Amino acid sequence: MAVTMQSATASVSGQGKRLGVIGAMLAISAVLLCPVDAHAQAARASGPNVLFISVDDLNDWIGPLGGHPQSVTPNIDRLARRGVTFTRAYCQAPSCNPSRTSLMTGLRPSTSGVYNNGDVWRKALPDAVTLPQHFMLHGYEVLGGGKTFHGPQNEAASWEAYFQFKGFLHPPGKPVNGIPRTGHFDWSGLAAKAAETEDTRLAAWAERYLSEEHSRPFFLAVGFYRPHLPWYVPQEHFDRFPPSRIELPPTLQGDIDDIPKSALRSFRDHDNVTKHGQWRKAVAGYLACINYADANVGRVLAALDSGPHADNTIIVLWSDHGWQLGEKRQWRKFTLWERSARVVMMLAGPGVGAVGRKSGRTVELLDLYPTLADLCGLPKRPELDGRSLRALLDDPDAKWDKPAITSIGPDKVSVRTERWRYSKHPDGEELYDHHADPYEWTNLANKPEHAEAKTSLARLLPKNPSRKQMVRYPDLPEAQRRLVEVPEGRFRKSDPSNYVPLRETLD
Ligand SMILES: [Ca+2]
Repeated sequence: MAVTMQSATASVSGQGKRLGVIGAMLAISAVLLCPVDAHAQAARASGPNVLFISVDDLNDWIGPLGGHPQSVTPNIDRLARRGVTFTRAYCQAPSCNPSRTSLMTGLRPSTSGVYNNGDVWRKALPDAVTLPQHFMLHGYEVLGGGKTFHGPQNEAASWEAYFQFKGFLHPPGKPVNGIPRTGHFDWSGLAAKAAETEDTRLAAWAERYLSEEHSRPFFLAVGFYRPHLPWYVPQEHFDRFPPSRIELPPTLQGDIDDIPKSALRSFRDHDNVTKHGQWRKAVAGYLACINYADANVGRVLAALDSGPHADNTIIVLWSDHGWQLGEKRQWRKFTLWERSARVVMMLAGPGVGAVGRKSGRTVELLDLYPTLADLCGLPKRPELDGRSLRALLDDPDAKWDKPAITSIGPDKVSVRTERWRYSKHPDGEELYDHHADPYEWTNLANKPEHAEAKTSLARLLPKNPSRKQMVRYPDLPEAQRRLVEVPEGRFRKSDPSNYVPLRETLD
C-alpha cells in the first residue's frame, strides 16, 4: 500500500495529473478503508498462479451447461474437458453488485446487507479483506482488468494494477431494434474488427501478461463485459446466428398464473420485444455476444497455454448471474428462477483432479474465495460464508450437504437443493421439483403432499438476514464517487491510455 501511494502521485500528463491527485486522495482513503497491512507483501508466495476469468451476465447458454441448443462456445467447451464444470452453481444475488460483492468478500448478502446494485459495498463492509486482497497479503502479484467488482464500485485497494475499459463501440443510428425509448436494451452487429473492441483489448492485455515471466505468483482477474447489454459485437458473430433459424427458450402458456405477484417484474420488455417482432433477433443477439465472449476467453487461454505459466496456473471461469430471455415473460435478471440464478462455474489446472468431469452438487459463487485460498495454500479466513470445493474437484460426486441460496432482499430469497427450488416472497411461496419440472412451470407450494419438503427447505434459508441501512451510491458526495477509481500511477507495464474512467453506465 505504501508503494501505491508513492506511485499514485507520480503522474505526468494533464489527465494523469488530475487522476494522480484524485488517485493520491483515493489511495489514502483506500488505505483508511482497507485493513490490509502495508508490510504484508513481504510474505513470499509459493502457490500456483490464478487466472480468474469472468463473463458478465452470462447465463447457462454454454455448451457444458446445455442451456440453449444453438449456442456456440468451442473454447469454453474445451475448458470443460480439462477441468470440472459445476452444473448446479448459483449466484448469491441475481444482479451485478451484490453478486460480485458476495463472491469477492466471501460473504452472503444476508450477512453484508448488500442486496442491490446501488448499495455501496465498501461502506457496508469496511473491514472486509477481499479475495484479491487476501492474495495480495500473501505475496501474490494481483492484477485485474475489465469488470471485476461492479463497475462504479471497483476499488483501488484490491489491485496492484488494473486495465480499465475506455468506452464501448456503438453502431451508428442506435437504437437499432426499433423499440422506442429502449436505452441499452438493443442489439446489432458492429462493422468494427474484434481488436478494436474493449473485451478483446482486455484479452490482449491479459495475453501479454501471460506471455511474460513474473517474479511472484500472480492472481490475474480478467472481467469480460459482453454479453452485458447493449448487445453490440462484431458482425461476424451475428452472422453465425440467423434469426429465422433461432429457437426461442421453452415457455408455457399460463405459466405465471401460479406465481406470487411480487416474484414477477414488469412485462414492458417482453411486450416491446414481441410487439416489434424482436424475440428471435434478441435471442440471436445474446448468442452472438456469448460467441464473442467465448472467443475472448479462448484468446486468453491460448496465451496461457503457449506461455511460461501453462502448467502452474489454476483457471477459474465464472459468471455473476444468469439472464432471462422471455421465460415467464421476463427479460434481464433480478428474479429467483433457475435461468437467472444459475451461473457458469468451472475450474481447471493444479488441484483439479477430476479432469473433464461435471459435478451436480449445489455450489455457490461465494465458495470460490475459500476454494482458491485452499488450492493455493493461503490461510483460511474464518469469517467467510462459503466452503472450499476442493473435495468436489477431486471427486465431483463427493458427499456434500450445502444448498445454494440466492437473495434479492431479506424477504425475497430462494434455496436450491439438487432436487428442489423453494422461494419465499413477501406475498407467497414457490416450490419446484427439478426432477420433474426443469423449467419451473408448476408451482407446488400449495400442494399438501409437499408440505413436509417445503418446511425442511424453508429451514435452510438464512436466519435473521441483514436489514442494515445501506449507503446508496447515488447519495455519495461527488468526491466519494468512484472512491474506487484506480489511480493511474499504480499501473505498470501497460499503456496508460487504457486507464481512464468508464464512459458507459454499468448496471
Ligand atoms: Ca407456473
